[in-house]
Amino acid sequence: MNDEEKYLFDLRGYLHVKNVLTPAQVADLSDRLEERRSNGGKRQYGSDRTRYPEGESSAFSAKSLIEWGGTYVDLIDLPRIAPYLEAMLGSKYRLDHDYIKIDSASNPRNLLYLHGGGQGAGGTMDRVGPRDGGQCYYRYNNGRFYNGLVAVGFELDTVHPGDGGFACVPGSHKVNFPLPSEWRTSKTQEEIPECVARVEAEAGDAIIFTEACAHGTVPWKGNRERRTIFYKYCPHAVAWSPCYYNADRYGELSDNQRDMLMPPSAYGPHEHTRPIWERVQAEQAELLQLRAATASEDSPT
Ligand SMILES: O=C(O)CCC(=O)C(=O)O
Repeated sequence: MNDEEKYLFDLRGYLHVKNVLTPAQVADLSDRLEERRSNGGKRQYGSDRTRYPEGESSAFSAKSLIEWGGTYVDLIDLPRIAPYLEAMLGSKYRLDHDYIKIDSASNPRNLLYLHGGGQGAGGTMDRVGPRDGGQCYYRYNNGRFYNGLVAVGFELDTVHPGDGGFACVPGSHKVNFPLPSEWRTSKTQEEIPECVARVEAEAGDAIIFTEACAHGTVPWKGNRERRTIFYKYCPHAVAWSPCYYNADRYGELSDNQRDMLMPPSAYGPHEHTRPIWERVQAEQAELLQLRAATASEDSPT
């Protein structure tokens, strides 16, 4: 992260980083998504890890895009993105949750809902503001950034002027007053307050933003869909989601990727914490085996 980028991130609360993904990576992410859509057709995949998938009862099993393999695994720890996350979160940050959002003109929830802001930017009714216990904070102190939650939005489709897409109130991560309530929701692009910046991007670009900045999605008017993948990161001691990853669920991962899926603790990934979590995962595996064995004993022959 160079000096210009540090200046802009501190000033505005987001950064637009161009050409993060190669065309081959975009194609792989897109193909894996479309394969699922052809069988299901949902608008959102992955999850904010606030609930278990329906019908599945094992702990640490909330939905994740990482299950899809390929580039979805690589996104956990992308070399182009890692230096930004390290500057914004400190070393040993963790992946907290991930999901894909699909914008289209026919989506009934096609409105701008400004949210975010641990310093009151989101106002008293905000979903991730005052009620989050101050988790979505932003600060710069003694030569380093402090953020409670940093989102990386990877664009799979080009967002042209007037289409819609990511928007925020630049600088609101440092504001001392709540967002005026009449600015919170805009049903059309025409209603959007002037202080909101709309960010156009090319397929393969990433928009990195602190959740302390009031942000949302501009009502979509583009001819095609906008498909955006979000990977959201916390410092190692902090969590937004109540549900943690189980690194055993996603096939082969690098040591660094496994560390980044660890649950939060003051130690982060460490000789004290790794054996604790390995034990939890082993117990999970044993539980699943026992359940499967019991189910087969119970099933009528
Ligand atoms: O559409 C966008 O890029 C913004 C998404 C958003 O509001 C969020 O991830 O919290």
